[in-house]
Amino acid sequence: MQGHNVKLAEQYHPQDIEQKVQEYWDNSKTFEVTEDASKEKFYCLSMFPYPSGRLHMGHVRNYTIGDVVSRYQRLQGKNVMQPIGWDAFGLPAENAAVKNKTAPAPWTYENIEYMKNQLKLLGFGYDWKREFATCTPEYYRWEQEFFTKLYEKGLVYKKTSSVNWCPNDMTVLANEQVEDGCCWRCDTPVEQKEIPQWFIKITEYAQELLDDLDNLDGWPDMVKTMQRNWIGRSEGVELSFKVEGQSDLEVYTTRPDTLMGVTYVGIAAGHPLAAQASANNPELAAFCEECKNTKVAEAELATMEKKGMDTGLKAIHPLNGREVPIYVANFVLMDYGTGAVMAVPSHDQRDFEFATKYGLDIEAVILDAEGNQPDVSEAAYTEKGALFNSGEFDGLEFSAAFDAIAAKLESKGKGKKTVNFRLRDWGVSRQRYWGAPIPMVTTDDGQVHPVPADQLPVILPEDVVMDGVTSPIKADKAWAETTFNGEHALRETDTFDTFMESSWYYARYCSPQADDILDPEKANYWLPVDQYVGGIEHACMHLLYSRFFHKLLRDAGYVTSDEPFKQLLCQGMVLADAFYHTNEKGTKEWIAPTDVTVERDGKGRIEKAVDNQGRNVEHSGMIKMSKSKNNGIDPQEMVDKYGADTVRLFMMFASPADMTLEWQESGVEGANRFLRRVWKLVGEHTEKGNVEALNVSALSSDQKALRRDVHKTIAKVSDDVGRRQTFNTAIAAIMELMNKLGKAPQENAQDRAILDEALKAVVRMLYPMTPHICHELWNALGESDVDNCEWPTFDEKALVEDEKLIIVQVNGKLRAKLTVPADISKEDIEAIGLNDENVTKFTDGLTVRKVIYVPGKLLNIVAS
Ligand code: ANZ
Repeated sequence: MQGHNVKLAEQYHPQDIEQKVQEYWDNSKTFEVTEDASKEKFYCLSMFPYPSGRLHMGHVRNYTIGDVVSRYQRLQGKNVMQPIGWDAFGLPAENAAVKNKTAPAPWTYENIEYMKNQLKLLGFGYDWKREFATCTPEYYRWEQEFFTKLYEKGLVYKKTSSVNWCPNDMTVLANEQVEDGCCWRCDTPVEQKEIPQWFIKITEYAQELLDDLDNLDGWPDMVKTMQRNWIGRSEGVELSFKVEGQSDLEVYTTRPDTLMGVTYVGIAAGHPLAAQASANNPELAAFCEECKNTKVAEAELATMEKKGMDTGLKAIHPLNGREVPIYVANFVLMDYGTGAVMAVPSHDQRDFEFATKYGLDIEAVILDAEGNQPDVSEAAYTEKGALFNSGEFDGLEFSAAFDAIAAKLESKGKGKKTVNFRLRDWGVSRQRYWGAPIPMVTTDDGQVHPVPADQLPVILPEDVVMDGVTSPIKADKAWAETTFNGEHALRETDTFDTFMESSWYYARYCSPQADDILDPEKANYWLPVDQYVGGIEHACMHLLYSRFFHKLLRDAGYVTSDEPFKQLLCQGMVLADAFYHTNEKGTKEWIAPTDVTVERDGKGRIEKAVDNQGRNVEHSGMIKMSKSKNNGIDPQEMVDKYGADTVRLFMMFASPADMTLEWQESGVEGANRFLRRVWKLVGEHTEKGNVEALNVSALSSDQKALRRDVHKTIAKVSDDVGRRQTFNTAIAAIMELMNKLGKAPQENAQDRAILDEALKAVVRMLYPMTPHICHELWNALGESDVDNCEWPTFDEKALVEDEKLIIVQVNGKLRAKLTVPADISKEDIEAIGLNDENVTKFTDGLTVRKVIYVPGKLLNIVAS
C-alpha cells in the first residue's frame, strides 16, 4: 500500500510552484557535483552566452535542450555536471558603453546579473558554483600564462598582417565596423593597413584536426564537412619558374597536369616581385597599392571583377622553356600557397576571365570526356581528362599525368609534390580594449618577451572612459609602461580575440578555482564533454579553435584525451511570423507579432493581419527571430504568462531539436493545456487515497492492453530521449499515453494500480522537460526527490501481446472483429471466422471460394 501524502491544488498554477522548486534546488544544492569515481560521469554543456542584456529565444532553446539531456542522464544514475558562465569580452560592450556613457565592465556585470536571474527562472539545473565570467583576471590570467607557454614552445609568432584602417579616425576597425567599405562612424573609405600581430600556429595541427574528425562519430556530418572544407587540405605541386635577373618564382598548383597550358603567371600585389617591378614603374606601384587596400574574401575570388597589370617581367616555363608574361593579378592572394599562380586560362575560369580581358593566349591541353579538344572560346574547360598538346605526357589521365609531371619536375630540381591547407594560422591580436591583454612586452632594444608567470595577470583596467575611437589602454600611455628584468619596457596594448576565451572555458569548468590553467586530475575525470549543445554558426571557428586548444592542452600535459566534445547537437533556429507596414516613404516598418491580430483560413494560413492601430499589415512568413525584423518574442514575457515548464515543453515539442522551430503561441497554449491535464489527472487519482499493489496475473485483457501501452511508451520515450535525441516524438508519445490514461475506467483496485504505475512513469519521463511541475506531481504521488529518482524501465513481459484483434472481411467488407490468442494457427482462426454469426449472415447460400489470412491482422473471405 502506498500513501499519497501531498495534496495537489485543484488548478495548476506554475507561478505558485516554480519559484518554490527553484529555491528548493538552490537550498539542497541539487546540481552541485564533485568527482566521484564510483559513478559514471556525464558532462553536459551548452555554449555559454554573451551577456548582451537579456536572454533571447535562441538561448532558451539551446539551454533547454542541454538541461533536458542533463536531467535525463541524471535519472540514469550518472554523475552529471552542467556548468554555465559568461563569454564576457567583446565589442558590443564597448559600443554599449559609449552609447550609455559608462564603461564596458559595469555594463557587462549588470547584464550578467540580470541574465543569471533569467536562467534561474527557467529552472536550468546548473552547478552555479562553477560559474565564471571570462572578463575577470581570475580567468584570463591562465589564458595569458598558457599563451606565454605556447610562445616558449615556438607555437606563437608575430608577423605583420593587414587590418581595416580608418585614416580619418586613425583607428583599426573590426569587420563589423566596416559598412560598405566605409567607416561606420565617419563614413571615410576604409584602407588596409599592415601592422604587427600575434599568431598561434594552428596550421601545425591542421592534419591532426582533419584526421580526428573521422573519430567524431557523435558529431553531425554537416559540421564535420564544414570543418574539412575550412581546413581545406589539397595535394598539389610547388614548382619554380626562372625569372631573368631575379630569384626563381615559386607557384603552387593543384593541377600540374595542365602545366603545358600555362600562358602567363599571376602574382599577388603583395608579392616581393611585384614590389621590385614597381620600383621604377609608378603606375604599377599605384595599382599594387589599390589592390592591397581592397580586402578580398576567398569566397569572392571567383565572382569579383578580375584586374591586373603587366610587370614587364618574363617567366621561363620549367619544362618547355617558353617565355610567359608575369602579371600582378587581384585574384591571387598573398597568404595562400606561394602568393603566385601558374595561369592556365583554358582550364581555370579565373585565369580565363583575366586572359580574355588582357588579350593573353588561351591554349587547351585537356581533352573532354569524348576525347575531343574542348571548346574554350567562351569559358574554361575545368573538368579533368586526358592530356594533349603536352608532348611526352599526351594521353595520360589526371592522376598519371599529375605523378609523371611531378616526377619530371623533381628530377630537374624544379618542383615537388606538396600538401597545402587553406587553414591560416590564427591571428589573435585585436586592437580593441575589452579583451584580455596580450601578455607580451617589448624592451627598448626592440626585443619582445613574454610576461613572466609571476607577473601575471596583466590586468585590464576596468575604470575607464571610452571615447569611442581609441582603446583606453592605447590612449593612456602610462598603462604600457613597465619593466622587464629591470629594463624599461612597453606592454603590448592589443588584446586577445575573444575566441581565445571560448576555446578552453569547457576545460576550466572542471576546476574553476584551480591555481593553474586547470587541475589535470579533475579535468581528466570530467573530460571530454559528453554532450555539447550549440548553434551551427559556430561550426568552424569556435569548434575548430576549441579542438585545437584541447590538443595544445594535451601536448602540454594537462589532459589525456584528444578531443574536447564527444557528442555535438546543433540546434535549429527559432522562427516567428514577421509583419510589416510600408510607410509613405516606401520603407518597411516591421511590426511586432504581439501587436498583430491575424485571421487564418481553414488550413491555418494567415489571410488577414491587422496591427494594433487598425492598419492592414503584410505577413512576410516565418523568419528567424531578430531585432531587424522586430519579430523576437521575449522569453521572459512567455515565462511570466505560462510558466517556465510550458515554455520548455513547447520548445522541445514543437520540432526536432536540430530543425528550425516555428514559434506559435497557439502551440504554447497547447503545451500549457497538456500540463494542466496531467496535473488534473494526478490530482483526481491521488485524491482517491491509497492504491493497492499491482497484481499482473489478475489483470483483464483491457487492463493488460492499457498496461502494454504504458510500457511501450516507456520503451519508446527512453529510446527517443536517450539515443535518438528526438525529444519531440518522445513528448508526442507521452501525450498519446495521457489521452488513453484519461479515458481509462477507474472501477476497481487494479485500474487504479495501473494508473498509479503509469502516472509515476509519465512524471519521470516528463521531468527532463518540465522539472518544476514534476517535482510537485512526484510528491503528490507519494514519492520524494524526483531529481534523484530512477528513470522508468519497461517490463518486457508487459509488452508481450497475448491476444490480438483480427478484422474479418467478407468480399472486402468489414463484417466482424475477433479477439483471439496472439499465437493462433491459420486453421483455427479460419474455423472461428467462418463460423462467426456476423460472418455466416453474409456467406449463407454462397460458396466460399478463397480465405486469405494476414497473420495477426486480417481474415478475408471471398464467397460467391
Ligand atoms: C593552375 C591551375 C590550373 C589551377 C587549373 C587550377 C585549375 P585549392 O584547390 O583551393 O588549393 N592558386 C594557388 N595559389 C593561389 C593564390 N595564392 N591565390 C589564388 N589562387 C591560387 O587551389 C589551388 C589552385 O588555386 C591552384 O591550382 C592555383 O591555380 C590557384 F586548371 O594552378 B591552379
